[in-house]
Amino acid sequence: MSKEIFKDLHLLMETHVNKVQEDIGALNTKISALEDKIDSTITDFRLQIMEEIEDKLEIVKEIEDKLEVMEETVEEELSHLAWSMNSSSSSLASINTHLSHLEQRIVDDSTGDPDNCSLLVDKVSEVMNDPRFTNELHTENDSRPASTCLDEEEVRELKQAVASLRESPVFLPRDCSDHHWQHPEAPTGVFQTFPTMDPKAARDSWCDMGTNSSKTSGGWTLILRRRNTTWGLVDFNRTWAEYRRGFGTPGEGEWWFGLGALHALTYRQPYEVRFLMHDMERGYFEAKYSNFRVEDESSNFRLITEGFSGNVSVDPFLTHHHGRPFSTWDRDNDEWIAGSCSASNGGGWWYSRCHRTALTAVFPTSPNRDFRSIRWLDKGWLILDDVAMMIRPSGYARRFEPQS
Ligand SMILES: [Ca+2]
Repeated sequence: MSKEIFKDLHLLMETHVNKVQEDIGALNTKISALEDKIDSTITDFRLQIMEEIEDKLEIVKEIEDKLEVMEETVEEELSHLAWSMNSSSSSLASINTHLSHLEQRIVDDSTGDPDNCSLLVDKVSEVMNDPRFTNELHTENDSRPASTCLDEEEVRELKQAVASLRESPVFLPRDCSDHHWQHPEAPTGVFQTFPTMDPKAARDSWCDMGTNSSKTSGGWTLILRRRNTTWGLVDFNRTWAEYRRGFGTPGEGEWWFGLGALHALTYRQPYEVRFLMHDMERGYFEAKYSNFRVEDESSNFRLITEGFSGNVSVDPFLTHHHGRPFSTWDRDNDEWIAGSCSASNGGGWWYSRCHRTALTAVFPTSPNRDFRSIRWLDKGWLILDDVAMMIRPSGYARRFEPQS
């Protein structure tokens, strides 16, 4: 009997032990699942922290980049300032020397000799017309006795002119109208201009100085010249960067002034534009717009042309080019979705879909008026073998009208 009880007891215990072992097994599985979960949570957390650190590092890098750009700008500004100061100092030294001589002449010239007098007046004119002169003129000695050559009134005028010279900044001609205003008698040709007012960014410009008989006909800066000659052929199928910078050599055949310089000139004051064109068979045509502006590069050098006049019957800019951004074969901003107007015309322009005038296209090889060449829509297409596009400040000619 006791043996049976013992056997039952043994069985019971065995069952119990098995149950406990199963529980332990289940517990172990739970524990390891829990461990896995903790591990993955820690990993996720670590990844998240690392991502956040990377984000922060990127922000720091951006700030560093911005600081670097700012530093460069400040350095550039400082170097401009230094250049200006040097330039002013040398002008100052030069003008003081001239003025000292002049003053000496005024004091010494008590004989009233007419030859000496005209020499002196010439010298004064020379000093006054020198555009380099700036400030800090030597004007003490106000009690100096008036000479017999220059009367008191003339001496007073001279002093006033000298004082106004003191106020004037270093003269940098921005375009051909500045040169023309200074020297209306100068002949048409190449002049150094500073469209951006940066003394280090001089550029040669072809200036149409008009005719001697009419001062109002001059002061034009030629921004595009096309001539179908064997000696002047320049490739106009250029990149965005080249159209921005300009290409060709003013005065030598053909050239494009550059969108950057056009913007620099035309956003500071209103400009007018004029087109002179020669049709292969029909002769000369002219068109003018009283308002011409090229916006900045962030607007893709968008064009403003308003106030049309001329001996062509159609205003092609109004419907197809006014308000349009510039396009080149590598920067397509036109309205032709399936293709590139610039690529199919072979030159950059303010295309829409596509054009009523394209003055940077290839030259016509025959009088075929449907060929995509340099052309302007009048009554049918004009096909052009000679084009000049020029600008000057709006109403420039009115400056020469007598003051009432
Ligand atoms: Ca297109």
